[in-house]
Order: sequence, then structure tokens, then C-alpha cells
Amino acid sequence: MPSSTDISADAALTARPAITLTIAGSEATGGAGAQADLKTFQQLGTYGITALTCIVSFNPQDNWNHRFVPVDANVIADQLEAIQTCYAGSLKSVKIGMLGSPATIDTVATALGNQEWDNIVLDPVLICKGQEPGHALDTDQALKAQVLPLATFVTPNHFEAESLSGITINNVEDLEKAARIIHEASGAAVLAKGGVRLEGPDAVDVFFDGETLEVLSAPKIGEVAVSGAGCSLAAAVTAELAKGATPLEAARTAKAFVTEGIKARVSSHAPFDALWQGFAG
Ligand code: PXL
Repeated sequence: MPSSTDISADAALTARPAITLTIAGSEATGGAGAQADLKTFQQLGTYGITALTCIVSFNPQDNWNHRFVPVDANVIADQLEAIQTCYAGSLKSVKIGMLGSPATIDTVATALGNQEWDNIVLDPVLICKGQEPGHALDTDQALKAQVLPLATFVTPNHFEAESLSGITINNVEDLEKAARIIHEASGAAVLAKGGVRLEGPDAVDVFFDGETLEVLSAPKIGEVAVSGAGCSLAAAVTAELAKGATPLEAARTAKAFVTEGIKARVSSHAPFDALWQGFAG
């Protein structure tokens, strides 16, 4: 009989998960943000790590708007220092979710610049429902100037794709055009999400990496966006890239993962459902 020490030594030799970091906010109800990212990483077999940028609490007494509290920039820097020191050499893949303020963006951009990465997946969360508009504009500009150029893969939703490309998106052709514009501007592979926002029976996303353009399509499940779909999609892309998938393979797997997670969604007393990453278990 092996002792428990032998078992952990064996496990250490055989199980070497890819390491994936999310730099994201907490969304207290567990549907979106860092919680969705970690659940996705776990489900897809990578070792998940989080640096927390902010704490979002929906306000049930104010139309479920977001109460947003940033984590101090120096506390974010401390988390990233701990993470990057612990996993120096093995941390190669990061997902960036809600940053929420210019100070946070500055700190995160500096930390990203401190090491080499294989994959920087940016979910360009541009506005947070209920955030003060002037502040959000500063944040959007800082994100475009300081983080977008570092990204290797970007996953804008309909609104974000319009903002990043500067065009109006009414159909799949527009979405394709936006994906090309965002690729030209960033050099990153782009997965632009039409989701439920474009008319028609399917939830259509467009992948473009400078060479391959592919329309990814799955039947819509309801007409209402599900909380955590965008976060889980980008986290799934990150996990798949970290495991060695190509960007196109990662996009396809992530789309299938999110489609299944939406089918298995969880209802609550909020007026929206949350994606469930654990459907396969
Ligand atoms: O789904 C975007 C998102 C990302 N990150 C956090 C959020 C949300 C939306 O609620 O709260 C922390």
C-alpha cells in the first residue's frame, strides 16, 4: 500500500495542469466575473488562479444595477506579484475580465509587461451597468490604449465590438467587418459575439485571426442573455489555449461549452439566469 505521501508524489508527477490566471472582478452571486472564470477553468481541467480587481454587488432594490467597489491598485499589484513569483516560468496564459478603472488598468498593464505570455485573452468589459458614465469613458479609453495592444485574443460582445470597431452592427456581415477592424487594430485573434443581439434563430459569433474567418453558430436558447456567458466563453478560450489548442479550435470548443452551459442554466430570484459550467459532471 502506498502511503499518502507516495500518492501525492505520484499525483504531482502525473497531473500537471496548465496554469490559467484570471484578472477579474468578483460578482457576488456567482454568475459572472472571477467566479465564472474559475469554475470554467476547473471544468476544463486547468489550474485556476485569480487576481481580484473589484467587487460587484447587484442591487436588487435598484433594478439590479451594479454596485462597484474597486480593489486598491497596490493590492492588485500585490496579488499579481505573488502569482507571478509563485508561477514564474509556468504561468503563460491569462484572461482579463473587468478592470473597471484607469488606475487598475495601469497596474494590470504594468504587470502584464513584466513577463512573457503565450496567451493574453481580453474580454473587453467596457461598461458596468450603473457605473458613472464619465468614469466609464476614461476606463474604456485606457483599456483600448493600454491593454488591447497586448492582447493575443479578444472576445468583444455586440456592444463592445461596435465600440472597438466604430461601426454599427446589425447583421452577421457587419459583425464580420467589425472582427476584421478589431483584428487590424490589435493584431489579436478576434471572437466577436453577436449572441442574442442579432436577429434570427441562431446565436452567431465571428472568429477572425487575420487568415481564417469562421462564423460560429448555435441555435439560440431563449432571447435573453444569460449571466456569465461572456466571462465563461473567454475563460474557456483561455483554458483551451493553455492546453495547446489553436485559436480557432479554442473558439469552437468555448462556443460549445457556453452553449451547453446555457442549456443547463440556473434560475434565481434575479430577472436573469446564470450559466452553469458543471453540466458535464
Ligand atoms: O459579464 C460581465 C461582468 C464581468 N465581471 C464582473 C461582472 C460582470 C457582469 O455583471 O459583475 C465582475
